[in-house]
Amino acid sequence: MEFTPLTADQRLAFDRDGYLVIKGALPPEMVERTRTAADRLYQAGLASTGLNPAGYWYLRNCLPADDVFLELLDWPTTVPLIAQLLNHNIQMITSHLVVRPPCPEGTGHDFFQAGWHRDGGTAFFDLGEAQPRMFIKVAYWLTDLSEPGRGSIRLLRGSNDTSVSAPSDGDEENLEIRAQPGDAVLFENRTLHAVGPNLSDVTRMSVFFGYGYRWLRPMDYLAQPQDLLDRCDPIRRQLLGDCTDAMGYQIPQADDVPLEPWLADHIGKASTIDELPGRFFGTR
Ligand SMILES: O=C(O)CCC(=O)C(=O)O
Repeated sequence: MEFTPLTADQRLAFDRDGYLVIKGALPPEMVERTRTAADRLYQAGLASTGLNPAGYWYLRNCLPADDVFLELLDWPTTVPLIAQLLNHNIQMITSHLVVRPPCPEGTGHDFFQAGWHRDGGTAFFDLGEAQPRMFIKVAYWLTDLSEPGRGSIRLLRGSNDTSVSAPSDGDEENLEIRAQPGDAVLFENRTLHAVGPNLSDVTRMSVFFGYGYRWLRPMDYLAQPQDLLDRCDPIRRQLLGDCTDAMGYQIPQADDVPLEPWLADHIGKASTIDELPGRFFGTR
């Protein structure tokens, strides 16, 4: 994997805001190829299941469905940043294709395709308010979200502080991320997010990849197909959750985490966490 350094300003912004926008993360040619794959899968999905009751379509664990997603797995402008924000001991926990066509005529500005939530399933109930940063998702935008009301993700700045509650004033369109095709946004499990209506005539296409510590369980797969793993280099195999044995998720051996020497080569240390384990400072 090619290295991109995380700047001090980017780290500060991510720690403070709970998200970070990466402009131009994908070049136009990659946007095009990813959108072509997304559209092929979307058309097939529409033909077989149609839209869900909230009016959109998604494919969980999309990675094995097209090799273009394998290229995104270790994409150089985003994934190295995630390795620096978490550490080397990570793997992909979800690959999620999300397509949001225009909402039916008459849909109000107050409609939510997805209400305000933090990610992590039952983590909030299991761990309570003081839950840590456990995973980071990167969303790649494949269509133009430069105008409001296109069903872009809404992110609440600073809500990675879990004492912050979801907004309820109804005037939340201004929290939508505005993005061009090829832009990406990184956000962590604690950051509150929601999706309002798509009132435009543009179908929103996007793909989300989540990366978390390897002691977490993946969200949308048990194991990736062996023939896929066989085609990958060691870092891709780590990111796809391959392991020498079950214990390797808790006590990794060198072969389980080739990202460890990779990160050490690039930043001079294997972990970016400076705090002592068991102590909990700031928003980390
Ligand atoms: O489609 C979106 O913008 C948001 C998806 C979402 O809520 C999630 O990934 O948890």
